[in-house]
Amino acid sequence: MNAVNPLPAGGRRFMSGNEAVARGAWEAGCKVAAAYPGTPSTEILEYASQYPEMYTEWSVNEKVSLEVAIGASMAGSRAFCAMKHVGLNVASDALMTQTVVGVGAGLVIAVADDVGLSSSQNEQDSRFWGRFAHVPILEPADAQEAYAQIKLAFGLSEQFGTPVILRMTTRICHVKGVVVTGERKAFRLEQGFQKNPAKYVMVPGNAKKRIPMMFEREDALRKFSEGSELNFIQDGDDKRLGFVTCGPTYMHVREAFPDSPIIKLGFSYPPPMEMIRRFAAGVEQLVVVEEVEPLLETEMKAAGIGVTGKEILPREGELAPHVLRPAIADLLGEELVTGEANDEKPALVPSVRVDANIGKNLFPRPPTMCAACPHLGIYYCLSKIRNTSISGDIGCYTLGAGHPWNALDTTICMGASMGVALGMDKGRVEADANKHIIGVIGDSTFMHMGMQGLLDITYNRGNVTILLLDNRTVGMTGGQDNPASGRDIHGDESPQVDFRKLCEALGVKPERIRVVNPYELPFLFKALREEVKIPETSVIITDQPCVLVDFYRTKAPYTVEDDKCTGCKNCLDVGCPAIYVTRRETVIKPNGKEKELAFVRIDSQACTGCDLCPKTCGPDAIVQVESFTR
Ligand SMILES: Cc1ncc(C[n+]2csc(CCOP(=O)(O)OP(=O)(O)O)c2C)c(N)n1
Repeated sequence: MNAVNPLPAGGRRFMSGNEAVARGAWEAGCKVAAAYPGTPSTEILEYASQYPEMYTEWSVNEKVSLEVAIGASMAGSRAFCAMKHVGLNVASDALMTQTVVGVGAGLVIAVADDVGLSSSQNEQDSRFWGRFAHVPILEPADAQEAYAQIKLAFGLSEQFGTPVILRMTTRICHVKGVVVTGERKAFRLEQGFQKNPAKYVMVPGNAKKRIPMMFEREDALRKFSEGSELNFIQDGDDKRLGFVTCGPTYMHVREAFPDSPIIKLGFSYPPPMEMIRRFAAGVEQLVVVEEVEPLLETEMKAAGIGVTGKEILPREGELAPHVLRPAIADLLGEELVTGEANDEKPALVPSVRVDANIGKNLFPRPPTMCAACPHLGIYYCLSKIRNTSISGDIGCYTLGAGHPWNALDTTICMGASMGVALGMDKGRVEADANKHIIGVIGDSTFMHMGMQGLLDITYNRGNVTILLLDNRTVGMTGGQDNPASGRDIHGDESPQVDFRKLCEALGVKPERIRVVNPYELPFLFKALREEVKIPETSVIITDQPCVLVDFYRTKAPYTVEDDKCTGCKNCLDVGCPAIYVTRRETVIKPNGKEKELAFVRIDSQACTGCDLCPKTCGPDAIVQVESFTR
């Protein structure tokens, strides 16, 4: 995504929420933007990088991205960072003290919750951070609002001296809508960084004085929220129910119950409790629809406002109309109308027939690695080594836990493979005395949070073998550059990390570090077998690029000579999706047992000629096509 954004000031365009956030930040005069990629927030920075007036960077993790934004804010420039929900866990150490410090120029944290878990290890509600860190939460309901709210957020941040969280969800990030844009207004505080240790140096004596200021600020924000233009009531004729909504749930409720009164909270923390109380007085029953945790609900109940929420609505996933309708029908003791219009119960008639049948006729397609992925050989080897416990990490290589490799035993969060491996080593019981402990981690994950774990392993003399899969990109999130690729966010050259030297610096003995080509199976096997037997920390670095990077070179594909294929299935254990079964046969072995054979072919369009599968083929039935044009 390297093109310069062509949208003129004042134009209208169909934009995703992510693009709209980048546009809004740019118009607000934001000078610095930093992020670590993660679905669903990744594209925010990709779009931001198209605006030459903003400094943008891929940071090595979310904590660093927030710290970069904090530094820029202190220096007098508006700044933001973007991350997925789990990223804010990583960045939270910085956030929890920054909220005590306050800001210089406007500081915004755009955080995207993967509601419905389309691509995450868990589901979280980032609105908790508003309560925890005493900072305001803005929640857009569509792309236009995402654009408008981030613009507003910078001003709010300066007005109250607080970081502001813009809470997005997968739907807001990825769904496109028309966004009417404006002009960029340059912004810079008159003075740059002002030395002020009482504000910026958080030793206990200084922090203690600032904590009451943080609470005063929260009280002021609470009052402000009551009159914020982002919070409003949309009246409706059917007063049987009134809905409290925030973020995307406003759209869902409006679609499912067009005649009901709705209070829409765009400024959802601190919530405007008096406004909600007034609203509640005008309806028969109050329902709060929030994704995903009952935060507003708990607060409303604590304020003495009778409300229904998670008793009837799920505490996970999107609260889309097809989820809302049956739950609300139950609440009203009515029968759900799923078909044609029903004049008597208009609020319960679906406006669009979506629901449960979508997807019923789709083929199941479990996630798998790409054809020729350099991770394939690694998992092929790992699946053949006995007596292992393998701690995994987060990236494309997490798929090694699945079929046909089944070669990952744990996956927790980014970087955890290291500490978990050490814990498995130190905590092993007698029966596991000879177990080989292996940790698997990708290059980006290693730089994100794995390096510290490796240092911990060497420092504590762990008997662990680490596989560091350097494919020169952040494969899982779409191939962003990182220090392993030697290119920055604009694709320009930048210093490339040397993993061998880095591991050495982290305390791994030079003779225990090997760099291997993951397509060279015999070497990889040998390296693994040898290293797991040596009771020291060792690292095997693989050095072949992701097949999706632009500098990957394909070769002529391979094909299977049918008359030589014995159906042994060895090549299938590689797990390459370019290899497929054409025929299965069951034979009786000399010992009387049944054996299943599978005869295969190779999809020549998908095969990149990586040379992996021929190395698994005993009868040499896999041969390279002599002349081939793609
Ligand atoms: C805290 C956190 N931030 C971001 C992500 C999104 N994410 C998942 S895996 C990954 C990195 C994968 O890159 P790498 O380790 O190089 O492995 P690859 O996918 O290239 O094999 C990212 C950014 C996440 N899951 N958790």
